Amino acid sequence: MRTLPLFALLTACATTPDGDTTDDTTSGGAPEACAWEAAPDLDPSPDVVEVEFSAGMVEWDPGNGKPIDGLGFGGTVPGPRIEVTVGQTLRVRFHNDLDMPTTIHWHGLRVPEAMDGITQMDHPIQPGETFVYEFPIRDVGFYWYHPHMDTATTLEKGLYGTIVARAPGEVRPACEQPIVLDDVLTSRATGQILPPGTEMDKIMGRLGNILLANGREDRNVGIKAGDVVVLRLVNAANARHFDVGIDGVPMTLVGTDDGFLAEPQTMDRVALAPGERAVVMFTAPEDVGGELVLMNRRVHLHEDGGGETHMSETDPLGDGENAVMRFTVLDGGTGATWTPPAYDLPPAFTAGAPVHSWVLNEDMMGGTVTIDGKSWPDVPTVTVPGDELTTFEIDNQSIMRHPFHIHGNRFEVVAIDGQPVEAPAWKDTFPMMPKSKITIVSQLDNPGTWMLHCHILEHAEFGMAGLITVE
Ligand SMILES: [Cu+2]
Repeated sequence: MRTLPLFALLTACATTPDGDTTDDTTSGGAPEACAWEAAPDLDPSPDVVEVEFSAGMVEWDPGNGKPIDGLGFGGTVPGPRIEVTVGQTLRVRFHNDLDMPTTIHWHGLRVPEAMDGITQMDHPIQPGETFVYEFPIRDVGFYWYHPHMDTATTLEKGLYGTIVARAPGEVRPACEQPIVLDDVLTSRATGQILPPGTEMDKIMGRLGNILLANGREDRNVGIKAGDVVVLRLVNAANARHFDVGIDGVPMTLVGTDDGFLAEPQTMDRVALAPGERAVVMFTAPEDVGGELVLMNRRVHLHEDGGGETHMSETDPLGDGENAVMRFTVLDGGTGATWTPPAYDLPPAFTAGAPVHSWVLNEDMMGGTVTIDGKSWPDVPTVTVPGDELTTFEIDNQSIMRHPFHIHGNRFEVVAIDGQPVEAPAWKDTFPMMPKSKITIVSQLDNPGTWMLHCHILEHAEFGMAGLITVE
């Protein structure tokens, strides 16, 4: 019998009985604490984490004094933070208080097919119904959850939340801050989220006019001078690709979608396509009272890795950099450091002969987006044996970026345009550049029929989605 890890006890003490996270707190005044505050575990067994929440209407202040009539899990945007350890079972008692049928997809987690929210699309959770999701946690990492129906509308309105899956015995950093990056397109007059857009939006993806960190544009998190700060970042935007950094503060990337890196990488900026995650750390400066601003730089969705733009596009935020959130340096630092757990680190896979090459494209004349020349749901299923290292290619023949996401099975990118990728990383979502091809290797040890799709939500809904059956 496993014992309850100390950090789980600490977490249980730090949360409120009604399961609210601090995400709905006002951030205009004193900085909020840097903390991962998890939803309370309702099951006393050390082997099970049970949480309970609903999806419903939420009036939510994005920080500009104009509350949004939005949607949320557990009454907040983002929804409850879930904390589990590899080897535990996660049980989520979910009530649908929306006025539409829905499902939850556990983005990146290798769950059984029936829990993935996809096959459920044929028999969704109806308004007023309850469904219990339950599955074992297999992999360490930073994950998120969101509906897998009407995604472009429901995610824009605020339906998303985060999950951390810790290694057994993982020591938590003193300052660990999840940050859900998002943008929403609002009416300047009313502050309300504008209705789903035009046919052009379906091709171009919908970009917002305000940037949000954990649902607000005025987040201010306190960090202690000289201490290490660990950020868990996820991009929950419909189409916006984020490129964030803090001027003069280098960051060390220690984790990607589905786990930690064998070799951390120091960088000035972190790029995140919709659906991607990153775990980064930096050291807070010593000047108490100082302020750091996390800035986002515009990413052109029709620009390739070499800086060539294939088509002009407009961004409601313009061409400059925009603030995402602030950090205020407080005293009381203890020189705290943190070493990420060396747990299930990605091995160096070698590519074999690809068993399939998925081709992503746009049909401008037909006004659609395609995988292998077809649009969902009229797509052929690729069937492959399970439990084998399997090589695939993804060939983006279009002039636009497409973040490519596979459900149910993690992978490594081993080559980009034929050039080997030296540092292995566990991924489930990868930002495909225009006119580029990648080679991936997956273990395929989770049998089932899985969706694969572009994570620009307008593209996924508009047809850039396919299926793979792992036998
Ligand atoms: Cu796309």
